[in-house]
Amino acid sequence: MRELEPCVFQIDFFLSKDMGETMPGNLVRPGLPSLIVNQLFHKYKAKASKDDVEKLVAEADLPDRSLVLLTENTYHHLTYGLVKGVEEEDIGYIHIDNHHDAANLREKGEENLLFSSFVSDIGSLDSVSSILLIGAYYHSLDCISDEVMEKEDWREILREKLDDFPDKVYVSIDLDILDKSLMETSFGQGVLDLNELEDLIEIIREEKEVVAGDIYGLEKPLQKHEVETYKKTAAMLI
Ligand SMILES: [Mn+2]
Repeated sequence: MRELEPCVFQIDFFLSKDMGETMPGNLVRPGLPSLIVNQLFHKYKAKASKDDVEKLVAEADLPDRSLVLLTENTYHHLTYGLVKGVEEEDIGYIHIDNHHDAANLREKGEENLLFSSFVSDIGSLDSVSSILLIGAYYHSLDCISDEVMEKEDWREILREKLDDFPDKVYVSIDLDILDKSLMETSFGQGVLDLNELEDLIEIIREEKEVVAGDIYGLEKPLQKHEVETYKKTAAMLI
């Protein structure tokens, strides 16, 4: 199975001294038009039009099989553009996150992509035939919820769910899935430790072909151990 190539969608936050000095060079892809992205990112915080996001992803000119490090935790809706940019006819989208990010706001007249509802938009893409939510604490949706993860053999449940899933998958990880000792955010935390996250990713990689992915969810103030968490998570996918 081919590995993913790490790329950074830079933001100023990520280029700050504490991040720059602790991220290994091989997680930063030289030549990425980071300045353009930097300028645009602030415009896109928490919300953006589909056109803008598609344009941003096109301008970044990502390689095939990219693992995009999305960094700060208000840009998850850019994942919509990343998934749309995958050149495959039939993929499954796996959303590993303490939140489902699938609030359907269309009824309220919201046309933009929001970081709280973009998964609904991913569900309407022609190339995406299935979505699997893992870790979300809303129990009304069909997902492997945090409750399931705490009380049941979620590894077995995951394998069963993947049986009926497309062979090629896109994986998006929000680090708020992790226990707050590993990554502290202000939107509510999940229950996983790093070994469990590694098991989760390993099962996905055993059962499916991961064609692209992203990791997201840093929040200021950033602690050194959180940078380590970020790096370890990236290493699980590359
Ligand atoms: Mn989240």
